This record gives sequence, structure tokens and C-alpha cells, in this order.
Amino acid sequence: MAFPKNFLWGGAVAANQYEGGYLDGGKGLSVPDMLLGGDVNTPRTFCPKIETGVFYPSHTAIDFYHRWKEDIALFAEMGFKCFRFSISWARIFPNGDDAQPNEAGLKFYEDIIDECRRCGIEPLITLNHYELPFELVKKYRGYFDRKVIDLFVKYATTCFERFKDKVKYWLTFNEINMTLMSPTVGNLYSVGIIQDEDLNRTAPCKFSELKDNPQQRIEGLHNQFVASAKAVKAGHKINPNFKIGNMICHVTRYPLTPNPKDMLETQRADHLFNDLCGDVQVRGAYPFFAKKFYRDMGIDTAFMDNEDDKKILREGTVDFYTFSYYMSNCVTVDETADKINDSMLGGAKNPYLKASDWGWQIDPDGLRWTLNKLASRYPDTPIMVVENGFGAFDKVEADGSIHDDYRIRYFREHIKAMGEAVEDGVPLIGYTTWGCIDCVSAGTGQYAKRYGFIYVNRHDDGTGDFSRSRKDSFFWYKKVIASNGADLS
Ligand code: BGP
Repeated sequence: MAFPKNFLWGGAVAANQYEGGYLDGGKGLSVPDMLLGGDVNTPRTFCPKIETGVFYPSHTAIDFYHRWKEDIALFAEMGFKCFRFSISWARIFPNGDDAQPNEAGLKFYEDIIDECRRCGIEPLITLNHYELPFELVKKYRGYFDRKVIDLFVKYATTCFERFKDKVKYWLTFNEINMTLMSPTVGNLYSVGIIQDEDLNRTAPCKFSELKDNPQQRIEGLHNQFVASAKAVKAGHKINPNFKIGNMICHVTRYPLTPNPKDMLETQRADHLFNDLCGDVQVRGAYPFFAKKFYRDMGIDTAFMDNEDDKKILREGTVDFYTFSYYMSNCVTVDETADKINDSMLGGAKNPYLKASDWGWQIDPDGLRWTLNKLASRYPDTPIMVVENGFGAFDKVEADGSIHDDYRIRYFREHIKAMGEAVEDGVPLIGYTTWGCIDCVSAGTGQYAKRYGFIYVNRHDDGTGDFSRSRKDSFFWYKKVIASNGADLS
């Protein structure tokens, strides 16, 4: 299998899902700090203020904050060439709009970056991975307020300046298209738009009960595009060798039947959910179909005609395209079709595919299809898969071993599919598996939904001593990396 030389093999995590230490070193509150856990059938709970006597998974997460050296050593032992992690904005600017950055926060990331470099691991940093300082939500209503554009650029520039000689690869916003795909996840994690009536609640409420204002949400997304483009431009000025990418959650969609109406509906969903954001960030302008989609949603699209913004979008296109890929699903106009059990992502069941315990359908061929699609949609743009993985319940045997052959199977098939895509000619530059070490699930807030090669002894009731152990997949991935993807046995 011909993976290019210098292929970036590694793993990925996000600050709020693995760091813990939620107030350590002067960090301010982030939106995920206000969330309790749920499960596959129970949405997470939002608390407008921190309650006592309840368990917030992100507050301790997996305690990377205190164990980073041990964890990076484990990544190095697997032979990682690349480690994707995010910086928590609230560690650098605790309120989001502070005049001066917090040195303790910058130093924390600098130590991690230095340790990665020392171990020969290339850092890939996401600036905004599903968390906004909570103060920005309360004070500005997140990205709905254009002031937050410049606050983001200031935060990004602070990181670029500090790490300009140590970090080459950056991503602006994680899964920026989630704001279109799932209003709740988008509002909370991405654009940070929570209405006053929800912020003023006296009791916690279900994630899914939070009010959505589509006009504000879509304008918030537009403001993120502008923020991303401005950051790309600023970054290139600071170091012309920076490679700054976008990040899309690509849920690949097939028509459930050959009914032309299913075909049309699939194309519509693909355009809106998968393509729109990538087009803006890679091509530098909204695609032809965007206005009609938005108008059909009842959105006033005047914000799209701002000439200054158009110029910024043109000037701040990304250097590479990255995406997460976990699953595919089907689209149909038949309302009686069997739905997958994931209210956030929707879609119909594919009779040819099996699913995880969380209803995510496993489709390695879909990854090859997607890579080919992206390579033709964005010619000459390097591509990287920055999330892919299998969330599963793991069982620890009496002797401490963990036989996660289901995870190995998942990765084997997906890596094989990537290899085939490379042979097809796709300019793929790297692969970081999601949750290379067990961490808190973004969707459900569970520890029990485990993705890692490394097991973390921490559980949904808040018990566990955080100790780490190697699963079977740890040794398997090590072999894959050592053989540059040739040995998948
Ligand atoms: C992506 C997010 C990650 C991650 C992953 C798995 O959408 O970028 O943060 O968590 O999905 O999802 P989950 O944690 O819900 O299983």
C-alpha cells in the first residue's frame, strides 16, 4: 500500500474532552464545562451555572493536564508522527476578551509542544474545538456579535506568535459545518449562541430544549468564516510556512433508493451539510446554492452581500482540507424509512451496513468514496483525515488486558480504504484517529464510549484513578505506523 513518505500518522483529541484541570492555571469556564453527561438515549444537560453535587465530565476529563508527559510518551511509543490537539481559548484568555493573555496557559501548551517535538511528533493544533469561553456566550451571544471575530483573531494571533517556530500545522474551527447539521450542537459548541431565556434559567435543562434562533445561528456561522479567513491571513503574515486548514464533519450520504426524488434529496443534504462550509473556506466564496438554501430556511441573507467580508473570504482561503469521517447514512423522501438512532445526525439506516452501539454506521468504502469526491471538488488541495474511530464499550480482563479486536477491524478497513484512495490519486497527507486515548464523548458526555488505543480508568459515575493501559489496538497501530500502512495484519 503506497502511503506517501512522511505521511502524518497519529491521533487526535480536544482540550475540553481530555485535559481536565478546568480552573487550573487561571483558566476560565468554557461552554462544555457547563454540561453534564448523557448516553445514547439521553441528551446531555446544560447548566447555566455550576451546580454542586453533580458530576461534570469535562472538569476532570482524563486529567491530561497533570499527565501529559506520560501520555505523550505513550504516543511516542506507538510511533506517532503527528498529534492533533486543541488549545482551550479560556486558558489563554479566561474571559475571552481580556487585554493580556494568561502566561500560565501559554506555558502549558508550550511544554506540550516542546515535548512532542522532542519525541519527533509534529503538533497539529485546532484553535477552536467545540469550546468558547463561557463569558463570551454571556456577554456577546457568541459569534452572533461581530466583535467576537476580532477577539478570535487576537486569540489566534497570540498563539501563532508564541508558537511560530514550533508549530507548522493549524486548524481554525473544528467541524464548522455542525452549525448547519445540528442546531443544538452548533449553538452550544460552535457559534456559542444561547438565548437569554436559557441563560437565565434557574434549573438545568436538557441540551435539546435550548432555543434556536436560525437567523442568529447562520449569521454566527458567517462570522466564523470571516474569523477563520482573517486568522489564516494573519497566520501567513506571521510565518509564511504555516499550513492552516479547515475542518469539516463529513457524514457521507447515499440515496436510500434509486427514486430520483431520493437522489435530489441526497444532493441537497450533501450540498448543505457537507459542501457549503468547505466551499467557502477552500474556494473563498459561498457556493451558488447557498442563498437559496438559506432563503428556504427563512433567513435574511443580507449579511452575504457585505463586500468587505467577501474580500476577506477570498484572501483567507485555507492551505489544506481536513475532515472527520465516522460513518455514512442514507437519505430518502420516505418518512416511514428506518432512522438511525442518533437524533443529532439524522438519516436513514443502510441495509448493507452494520452500526456501532451508538448507531453510527460503519462504512470504510464510504471513506474512499469521500476522499475521491473531495479530491475532485477541491483540486490541488492536500487532504487530511483528522478524525476517524470506533466508539465502543471496552472490557478489561482479569489480567488487565483489553482485547479490542472490533476496533482493530474498524481501523484496518478504513486504513485499507485510505490506501486505495491514495492509489486512486487522492493527495492525502495524514491520518489522526479520534480519541487516540480514551476521553469524554462530545455528543453524549460519556467515558463509556471509548475510542482509544490507550485505556483510561475513569467512569461515568466519576470513579476511577485515571491510570492508563495499552489495549491490543495499541500494539496493532504501532505496527501499522512502523510499516507506513503496509502491515495491517
Ligand atoms: C466529532 C468531534 C469530536 C469527537 C468525535 C466523536 O464530532 O469533533 O470532538 O468527540 O466527533 O464523537 P462522540 O464523542 O460524540 O462520540
